[in-house]
Amino acid sequence: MPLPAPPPLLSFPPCRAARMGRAASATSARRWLATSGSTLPGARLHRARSSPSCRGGQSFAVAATTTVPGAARFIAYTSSNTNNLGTSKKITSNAKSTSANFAAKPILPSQAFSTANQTRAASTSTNSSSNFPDPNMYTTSFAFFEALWEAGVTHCFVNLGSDHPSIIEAMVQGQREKKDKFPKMITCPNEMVAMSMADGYARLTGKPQCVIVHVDVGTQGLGAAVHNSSTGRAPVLVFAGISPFTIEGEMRGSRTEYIHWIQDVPDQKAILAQYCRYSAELKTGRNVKQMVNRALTFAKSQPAGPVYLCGAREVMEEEIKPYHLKQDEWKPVQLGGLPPDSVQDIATALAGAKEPLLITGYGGRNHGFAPSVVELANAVPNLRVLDTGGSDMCFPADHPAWLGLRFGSHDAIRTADVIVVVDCDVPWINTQCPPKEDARVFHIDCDPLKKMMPVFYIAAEQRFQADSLLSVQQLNEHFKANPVPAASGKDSARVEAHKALLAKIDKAAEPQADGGFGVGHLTKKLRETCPSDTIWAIEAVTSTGFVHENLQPTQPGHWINCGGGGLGWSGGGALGIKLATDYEAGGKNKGKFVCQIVGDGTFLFAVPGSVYWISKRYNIPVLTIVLNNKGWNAPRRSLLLVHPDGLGSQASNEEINIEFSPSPDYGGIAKAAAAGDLFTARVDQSAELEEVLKKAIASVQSGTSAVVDCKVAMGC
Ligand SMILES: Cc1ncc(C[n+]2csc(CCOP(=O)(O)OP(=O)(O)O)c2C)c(N)n1
Ligand SMILES: [Mg+2]
Repeated sequence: MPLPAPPPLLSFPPCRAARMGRAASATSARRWLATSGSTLPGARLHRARSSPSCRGGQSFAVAATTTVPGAARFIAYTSSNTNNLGTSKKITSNAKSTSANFAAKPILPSQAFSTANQTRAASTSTNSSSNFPDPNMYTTSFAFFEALWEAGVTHCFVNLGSDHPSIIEAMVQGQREKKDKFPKMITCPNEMVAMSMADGYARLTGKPQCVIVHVDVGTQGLGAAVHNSSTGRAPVLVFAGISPFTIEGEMRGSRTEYIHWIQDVPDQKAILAQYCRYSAELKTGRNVKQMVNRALTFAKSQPAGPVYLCGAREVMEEEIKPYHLKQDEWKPVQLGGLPPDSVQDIATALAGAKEPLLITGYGGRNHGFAPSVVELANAVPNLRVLDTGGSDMCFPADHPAWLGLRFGSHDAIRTADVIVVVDCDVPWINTQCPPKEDARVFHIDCDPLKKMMPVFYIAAEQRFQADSLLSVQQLNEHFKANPVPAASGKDSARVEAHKALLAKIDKAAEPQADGGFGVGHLTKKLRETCPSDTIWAIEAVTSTGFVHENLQPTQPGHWINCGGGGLGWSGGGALGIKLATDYEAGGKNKGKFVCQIVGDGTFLFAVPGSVYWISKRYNIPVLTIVLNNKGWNAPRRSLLLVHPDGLGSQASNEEINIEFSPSPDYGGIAKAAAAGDLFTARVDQSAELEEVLKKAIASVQSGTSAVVDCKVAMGC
């Protein structure tokens, strides 16, 4: 069917149309299509790039075409502009006037309307900018990504929005042109999962990754994951856009959507600032690399943690001159060790103590810490080591000095006469378990003041801001030079006590008389069936003690517990850990086996619909063990600590609103998210447990994630 003749300008190519001014518009293109070709098969409005010879002028066109053979037509309008570097680009006039010069991208008619509006806004502006720049230009967004890869960031966990057009352009350009260098993009349908993945990645490797989220609401969607990253000392760089600050098309990136008004908040970075080591707004592209590196320097300096950068659309769209930093000038701040006199003081106190105790929480983040503390425990008679944070593997369970993990409460705290606290947030809970009045306490921490906690203090005779590993090494050097004469029998008492502790743990981990089992038995079986170098990602809430004492971790970096109290870390956390171990080992499933152990309530907090989709989409296989105790045990525990004989103490779980009945189908939720490709099982009998675990492990080893819903008895 022949098309009616187009209006006069429609037969001109964009460059010529440019010389003729803005006589043509998208509106006339639409009108032309509506009255002529819109009913034809294949008739479309197109956004068209300029012909190559027009590129320098950043001209653009909206073209109306039809795919009806022999009937191709287009109209064009264009604008020449002054770019952000201040050099005016001229549109050349000798472009060939053929439709082949246009690299046209289809635009749906509904989208074309906003394109027309954009143009009208730009035409009323005195400082108009093209909305369709040269695709190869170097923007703030592109420089931002370049800064990331130059700083060693290899992954971006992204959840995109209307603030990200230039980010998306830069992503496409970078992925096409710098495939080997450009950070790998992981689409995360939920922000908390994105942040938890970056957190897990950093917890294993110490390497910060990037999380890209939306303005305002997307930033809020990060939720409790920011708290976890902050208290868990996990370095993560978060970037978000900011709603455009111009509304009349004054600059490229200016407002184009309704949402830009309602997501314009007074101080976006204040949403995250109190959890971040640093938060700032990018105000120009010209120092974007310095800003990225400044943020990463904060993130990696101790105590490591999250940082937040945000930049408005116009700033991210800004065209800048390519530049590079001297990357080796952006290393994190280094901590020193103990003053020499204090090494002497602490060593003398330890050597003379009857019950010396070292308490730690994060020390094991540096994988050299545990072996160094082992050396110290061998040099100081009767020294014992307690973990009151449970964040990392800080001391191996197979050493006789091991007291295990207790959250701020252990008899050894009450009886110790010398306590060295090393990198720990809550060495004891004063109302539960205070140290002796005359105990001598030394406090060593990268942040002994706990600057982000309004209330924190421990009674310590000396406190040091120092590197924990370096401090322990200094003590070891001291004891090498001044060995303590072998103490009589004390160490054998320690060995006996350790044996008795392990025997007690073993006994408590026996299956129940009715064939059921508790968390202790389950995790002991996991230790026996999973590969010996499994990395455990733990968010087991009230079961954490049982999990720790039965997994009995011994290898640095192999026990990674949620860093904070924001439930829902472990789903994304486990994926981030697996991604990291695979990436470092050189490919999919080449890294270590990763097992997540999670409370049933926490499983739901972790947004499993996103977690298992990502697992499937990016081939990140993990084993998930759900500790199904029919709901939330923690709130009852908290209640009883304050009102042991109150009304709630007699009330049922249902009455105090902590019971999940009927029990959700946890495996089913995960399987649906993984498009059906996931191993699931439910188990409540100890006789079946080993068989089920072996199948689940085999599935994960062959590349398919598994979720095992384990019905566990309470209190064991
Ligand atoms: C984001 C968030 N919401 C609520 C809480 C309060 N909270 C702490 S533990 C807990 C229950 C956890 O349930 P589950 O994972 O089943 O562990 P259980 O208590 O049964 O051991 C809740 C709701 C929290 N810590 N974080
Ligand atoms: Mg539970």
